[in-house]
Amino acid sequence: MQRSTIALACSFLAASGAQAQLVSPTIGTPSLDRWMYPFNGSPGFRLEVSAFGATLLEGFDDHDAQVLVGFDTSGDIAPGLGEDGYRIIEATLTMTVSNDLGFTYDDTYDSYTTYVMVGEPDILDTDPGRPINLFLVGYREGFDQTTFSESTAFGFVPEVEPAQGMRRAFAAQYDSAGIAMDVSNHLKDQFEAEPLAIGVTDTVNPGDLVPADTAFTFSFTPCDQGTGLELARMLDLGELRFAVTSMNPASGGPDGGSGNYPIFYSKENPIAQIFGYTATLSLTVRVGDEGDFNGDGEKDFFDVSGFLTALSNDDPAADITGDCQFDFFDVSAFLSAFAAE
Ligand SMILES: [Ca+2]
Ligand SMILES: [Ca+2]
Ligand SMILES: [Ca+2]
Ligand SMILES: [Ca+2]
Repeated sequence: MQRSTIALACSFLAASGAQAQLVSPTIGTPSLDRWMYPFNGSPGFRLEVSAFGATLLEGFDDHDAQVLVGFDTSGDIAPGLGEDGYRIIEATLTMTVSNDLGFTYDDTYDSYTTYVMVGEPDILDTDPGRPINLFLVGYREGFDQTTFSESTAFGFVPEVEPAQGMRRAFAAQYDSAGIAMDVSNHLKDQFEAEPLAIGVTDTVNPGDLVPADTAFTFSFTPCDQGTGLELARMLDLGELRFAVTSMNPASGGPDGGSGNYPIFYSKENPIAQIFGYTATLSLTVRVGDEGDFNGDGEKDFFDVSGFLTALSNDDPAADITGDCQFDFFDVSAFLSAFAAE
């Protein structure tokens, strides 16, 4: 049978839904990059932003200095389709380090059991250094993504003086009900807080000190419902936001020398603007109806065949359920999207 005949024969099987498409934009400049540190006097407008820990120190979040980074996606991915209208298949954030040989590269997650109090000998960590982590962002005190901006005040009343548990925007994990959990004190609270991604680079060996201008990439495919839902919710609003943290200790204070922790160029930094060191975000996103698998605006045989081929190749595009498994549940979810109006 000719392709066109098959298409014709199958086109009556399902009405065509809203046009779907697979888009892969790269967004070259953040809409927001902000140093989330309790004592930052100029929120949103520093030339550098750093990430460090105050390990198990009462009165401070374990993840003491975080970097909030956001990207306006509305120019590439139309907002307003609702949470079901978006699924991130792959995302890569790139951030470039501005300090020279300040911290040791660790490319793997460190369990909370490997940390000791500030000042105690660091003997539990089996690989040198601490990783740089990528998390989603949660909000407290009634703030949300639309009301917390680059220059909103950091917080109000701390849980423990002077600054613990008060940040209005925090590194978070999301559950399947869409509730954010603050991971800023996961050492004190003794739970594993595995990030969406850990920053990696090809140009430095794990265990070595990181030179200035090293680019770190954070790549991930969301594998749980809570993460997928929150990413979709953000795309629906037209802006993706992340929190970057590291538990490299703030020895000597944040302004003491070059820092034994990662410091990144911000979008306000003229050097970063000239040399392209500002944060970037690359995405592959399915926008619109999953049933229109090839995104041509029609639901027909070619969507079924394309889906089945992608599924048999473990192509992330075929993981309709967004759990990073390729199985019957994806077939079932695809068929119901395919059959839906
Ligand atoms: Ca590690
Ligand atoms: Ca380590
Ligand atoms: Ca189609
Ligand atoms: Ca799946």
